[in-house]
Amino acid sequence: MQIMKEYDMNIKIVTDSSANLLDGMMPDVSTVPLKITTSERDFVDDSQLDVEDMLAHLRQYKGKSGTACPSVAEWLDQFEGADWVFAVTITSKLSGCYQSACIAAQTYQEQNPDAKVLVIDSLSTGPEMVLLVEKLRELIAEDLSFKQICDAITEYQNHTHLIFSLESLDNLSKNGRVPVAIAKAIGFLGLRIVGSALDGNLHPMHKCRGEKRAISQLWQSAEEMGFRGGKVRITHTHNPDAAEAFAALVREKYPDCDIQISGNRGLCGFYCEQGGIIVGFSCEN
Ligand code: X90
Repeated sequence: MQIMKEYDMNIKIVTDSSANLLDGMMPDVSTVPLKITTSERDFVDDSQLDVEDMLAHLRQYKGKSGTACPSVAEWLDQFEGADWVFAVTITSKLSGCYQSACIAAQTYQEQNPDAKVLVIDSLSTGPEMVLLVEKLRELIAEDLSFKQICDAITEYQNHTHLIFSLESLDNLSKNGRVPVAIAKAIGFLGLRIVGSALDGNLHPMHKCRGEKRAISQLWQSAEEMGFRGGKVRITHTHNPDAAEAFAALVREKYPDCDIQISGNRGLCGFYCEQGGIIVGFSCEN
């Protein structure tokens, strides 16, 4: 059956700011910001955020800090005018983003009965969300029905993964996102936790002493999880060297691999902290 899309159909991809995408980086993709707060300052994780300024403030700040997901209204604002919406959120296990996006989707469909909205729980964050967004853009460029795109992106999620290396889990544990006992276990200088996103939660796998060991463990984990030269998206907080070292290990085996490296924005910067790196990869080929 041939599916014809109307010429003036408006299709939007909307993601929350944990994907680290800036306005204009990908046309037709828009972002709703999470917020980072301390008792002294509030930071909105949008394209205007000065991430360096936020991290500098957090370094010297000793009190309580936290994050908040976007409101229903903020999602709705971005859905406005679309016939089809694909919303990609940070894992529903660690944030209310997915819930607020689902309520927005319901409201939007009540107000626009012909509109279609898919809210995708990435069960992950950062660079794995970027892979989902990139795939959605490819699927939209093909002549597919809404349902075909939904099925294809759901299938694709089985082939993407997220791994990370973190020097500190303080902000994660202080905000109830990982057990305090796990955070304390790496409270020693030079230790890193290497882990993965498993069923939408942060899953610590290895304690590594020193960056070099952490990076080679990260690479070993990627291979064990089935990486065979697919796409790689890396983000880091003030640690381009670690990102490049990981990319070098990938290229040693897969010289033509599609790898992109960028800096964390506010939300991932807050939780990954200094030195943290996150890697999203696909196992398609
Ligand atoms: O709603 C909110 O306030 C946002 C809470 C987000 C908490 C988790 C952030 C994780 C950031 C850390 C490394 C990767 C972990 C992957 C786990 C699925 C990134």
